[in-house]
Amino acid sequence: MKRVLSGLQPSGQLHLGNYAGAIKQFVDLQHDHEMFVFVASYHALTTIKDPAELRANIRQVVIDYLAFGLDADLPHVNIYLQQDVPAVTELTWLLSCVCPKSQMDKATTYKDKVAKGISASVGLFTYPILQAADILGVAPDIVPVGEDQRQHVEITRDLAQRFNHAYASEDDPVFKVPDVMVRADAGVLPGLDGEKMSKSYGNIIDPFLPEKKLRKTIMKIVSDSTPMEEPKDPEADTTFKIFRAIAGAEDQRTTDLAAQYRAGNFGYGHAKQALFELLLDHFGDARERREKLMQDPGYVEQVLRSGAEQANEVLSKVLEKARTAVGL
Ligand code: AQP
Repeated sequence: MKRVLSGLQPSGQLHLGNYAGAIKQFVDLQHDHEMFVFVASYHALTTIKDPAELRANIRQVVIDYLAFGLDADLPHVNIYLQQDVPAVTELTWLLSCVCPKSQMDKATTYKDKVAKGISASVGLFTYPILQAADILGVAPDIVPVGEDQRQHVEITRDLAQRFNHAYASEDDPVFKVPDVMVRADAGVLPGLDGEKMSKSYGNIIDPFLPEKKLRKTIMKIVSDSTPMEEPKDPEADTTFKIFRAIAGAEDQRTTDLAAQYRAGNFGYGHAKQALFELLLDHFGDARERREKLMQDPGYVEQVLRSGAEQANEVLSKVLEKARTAVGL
């Protein structure tokens, strides 16, 4: 079985962008891959400064992973918290020492986040090195992420190669160089304002909202002012892009919706109603599962304990090899 590693930050409520870019891939891959899926709690410290909020977000991400369909009862599916696997921070230091500063200067997410008003801490600046440690410590074959994270996984691959080149022989590398996997039809999902949907930008759609609130949120998606009667370009509209990412580009419902845009006599309000109905249908089971999981904290703790045990076992071996290689 190939090994898969990925994670999300508990920096706020998970949203359709996280689902379409990342979580849907986890759920699809879990049947025939060994899964390591974690909650990037250290990463979230770059944006969340309220301890109670962080604590609550961490538990919520685990519940939402399970609600979206990750099955922790499968013996090869491991869900864990970054803070329960301390080897990650030690690996981060070892990798920091082979990472040229110029590589961090080029990371676009740092610039995007600072431009959005997030404080420019050293943690935010070196965020991709911590991410590299998360990944390389588990020695995965595949890292499924959304398009916006592709650059970070490329940085990880580069750091692995630099470290191996400096400290290991070609036939016995310390780090496995993983492949990045990005869903071809997901792209970067836009949020309510047409910018990248992001937990910390206040522009998300949370598929777990109560029905009324969900509908109200969808109605806030910004559209242009083309009158109802006129034909419209689906490719230029946020509602259509979100619909396509959830239903799938090849799905008949997506093709039909595109045809309605082009035919005219179809307003953006109609498209938003179609999206609302799609979400209720697509996430019906997930919404029910979430309700039940919210009442079962004991199960969530048990999932995390067993996930951390597996992750610690794998990471401690990789860390030991890296320590020995550098001369510690
Ligand atoms: N809008 C998006 N479209 C497609 N994929 C997305 N992802 C996030 N937003 C979109 C993917 O979801 C995973 C989440 O990664 P993360 O939580 O570590 O950080 P992120 O990419 O920075 O996610 P957010 O929601 O934008 O959080 P904040 O606001 O805290 O930075 C990744 O696989 C990402 O590609």
